[in-house]
Amino acid sequence: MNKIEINEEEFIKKTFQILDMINDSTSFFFYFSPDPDAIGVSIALALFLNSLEKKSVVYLPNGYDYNLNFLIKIAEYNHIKIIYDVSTVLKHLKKEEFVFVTCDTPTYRLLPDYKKIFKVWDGYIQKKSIEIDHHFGGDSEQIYSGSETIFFQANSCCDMIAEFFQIIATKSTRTNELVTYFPRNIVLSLLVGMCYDTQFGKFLVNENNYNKWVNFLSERLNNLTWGQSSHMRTANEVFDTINKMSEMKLVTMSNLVDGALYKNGVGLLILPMIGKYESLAENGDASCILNKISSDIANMLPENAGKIGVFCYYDDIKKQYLVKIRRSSQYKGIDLRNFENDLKKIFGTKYIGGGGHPGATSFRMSKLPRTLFVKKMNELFEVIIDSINNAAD
Ligand SMILES: [Mn+2]
Repeated sequence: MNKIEINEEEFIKKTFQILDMINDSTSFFFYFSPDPDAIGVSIALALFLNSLEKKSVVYLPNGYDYNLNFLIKIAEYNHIKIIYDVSTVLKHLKKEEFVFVTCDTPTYRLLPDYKKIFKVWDGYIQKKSIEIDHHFGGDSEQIYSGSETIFFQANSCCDMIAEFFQIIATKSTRTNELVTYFPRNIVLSLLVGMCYDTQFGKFLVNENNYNKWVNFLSERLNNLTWGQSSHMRTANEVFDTINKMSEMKLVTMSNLVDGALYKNGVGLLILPMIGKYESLAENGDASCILNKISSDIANMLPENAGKIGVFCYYDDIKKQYLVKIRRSSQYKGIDLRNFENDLKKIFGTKYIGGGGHPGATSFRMSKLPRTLFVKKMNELFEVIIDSINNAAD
């Protein structure tokens, strides 16, 4: 189902619609693709539900990042049920009807064990759900029909739920109500998503919102933290804690890129058959899902090669091959769009289309036997090497 982006006015309306659903329900199932923003926003919301004496169950399959264990401990300490295996999840879901809460997950394909879990959901009579997301475009979609949603252009889902709390607090007539919505544990949860998705302010969709929330939450964290020096008291410390995780991503990407074929400044990396929504990390780390890191790999490869990187994989959703050709930051010798003609020649009717900029292009090819694809890509590889040799540096 298509995802519709809302404005600020509608955001307020939707906040109260979600609040109504929360007030009318007792049990909530948090179901998401477990990256740090998704975990942060889900735990923040579950902690809020806890304060309303509602029951929360969170599914967290293996492969989430262990640097987030401090958040998981906070949740468990506050009687939020964290479940690590699907069979226990299914037992819970069959006992009573839960409201499904899916945050920060652009498509159902990213939901762990969705076939088994949706089978139970299909048997529900009420089918109540809440969706909060900031991903648009691509195959991003509304996952449940009839759910209460907030789809908004935001830095992170944690920003969105901070706004959500603020809107609810403003409605209250009690003074200083805002701070009661931001106890230390919620502050920590929200900072995790905000810091991770923006890489501590590096990638911003809305700079004002980022400054507003990170400043507010950092100050709250500092004021609310006492006791042991091991306790995090600044946003910086939160970022450092969760950032250890990108080591896993870096190791995963380096292993792949190191295994590419290199010749005369050109690198060719053809990924083995792996699902677009599968993790490339050995431990199944959800922040290393192919779809999420393919552009990082495409950028890393030419830097490793020196001049040009050719990165290809099979998109098992669209049933086509993707070929991403990128130049390194140092090399300007060739306009990569020129290779379109060579691709047409080599792939014939299998060539679908593509294009881009002089230094970064993407092309699509329809399905063909893998051995044939590999053979043709090696032909292109030689063409690129010849072009570099003939071009002036
Ligand atoms: Mn996010």
